[in-house]
Amino acid sequence: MNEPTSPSLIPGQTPSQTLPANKPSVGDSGVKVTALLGGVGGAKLAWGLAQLLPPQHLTLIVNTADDFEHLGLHISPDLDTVMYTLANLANPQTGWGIRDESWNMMAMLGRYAGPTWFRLGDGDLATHLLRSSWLHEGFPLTWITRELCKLLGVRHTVLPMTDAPVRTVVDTDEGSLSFQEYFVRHQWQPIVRSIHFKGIESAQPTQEVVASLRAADVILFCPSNPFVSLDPILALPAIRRMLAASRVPRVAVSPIVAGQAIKGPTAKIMRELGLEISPVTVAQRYRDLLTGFVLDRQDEAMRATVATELGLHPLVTDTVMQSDAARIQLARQVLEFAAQP
Ligand code: FO1
Repeated sequence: MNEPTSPSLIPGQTPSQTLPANKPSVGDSGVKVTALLGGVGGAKLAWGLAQLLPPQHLTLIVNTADDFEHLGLHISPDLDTVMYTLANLANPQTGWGIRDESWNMMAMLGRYAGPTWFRLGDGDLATHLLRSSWLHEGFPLTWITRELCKLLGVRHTVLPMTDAPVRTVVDTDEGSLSFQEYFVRHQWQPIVRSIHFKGIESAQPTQEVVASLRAADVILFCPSNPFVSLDPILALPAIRRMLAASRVPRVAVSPIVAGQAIKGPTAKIMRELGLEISPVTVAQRYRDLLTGFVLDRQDEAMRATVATELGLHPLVTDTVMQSDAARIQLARQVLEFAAQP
């Protein structure tokens, strides 16, 4: 199969809004997919994609701006959520942490009146201990992630967006909060005034991330929170330019369905930032980086806006993934949609 050559990414080249002609069909074994994602919602689609694509044809670029130091440990929640989900280890109720977990460490921490607001299961703790000790020995997060995935039998490639420290800071009516303080300790109730990513100016995407974007025949934005999961990845130098200049199909799946976020604070943040709570808001935000946008059936009415006003190919389908079969079905439809001429 004459695989399309990944275009050399010429900065500033105006991307054609229409899907390029030389598009691989999803059935081709050669279709290489690179997906950008954050936590629980994105990981569900990543799992679906991993059931359809061989390991060497799916690379996941994961947000690390949720990372934080806690009890002397470096914790990378989105990397762990993706890794556990692909390893079929994730807690099915929460999406984060490990299924059938025990909580003996937390119980003892509570006896010491330690910080129990961020719940660390005994098995999950092993991940944080190993990652932290390897980081202290000087190993980069990319190497550590590859090792942990290998040891858990995860064969698809999970890439931290950068090996540099980048931290989401949420400025709220209760002050500036780290992401986990905002999201977990305060249960995302503080009113968001602005969001920024500390350290982003001096961070670089890893060479593995750049290579996977260059090699991709299809690039996907998983249904993750745009503000705190996808924006940190897109804020890394050169990533936006690479995506805007790319000539392969680039498709985002809306994290907003019928005016609601499936999970988490996306809709609430939109409201607090004065944005309309709609898939169109997400499509507008990324329109210069995309060729296609996936809406849920409940948002069929927005198909025309996405297609005519935003010039994006629309796909309207069931995007709420409430079962393994639904995750695979959405993944299959997104891949077929991206491969359409
Ligand atoms: N989310 C919570 O809402 N409460 C928790 O106690 C919690 C603990 C936790 C431990 C490890 C981990 O990898 C993730 C954890 N999460 C928890 C999720 C975490 O806040 C993520 O940042 C979200 O999933 C958003 O990506």
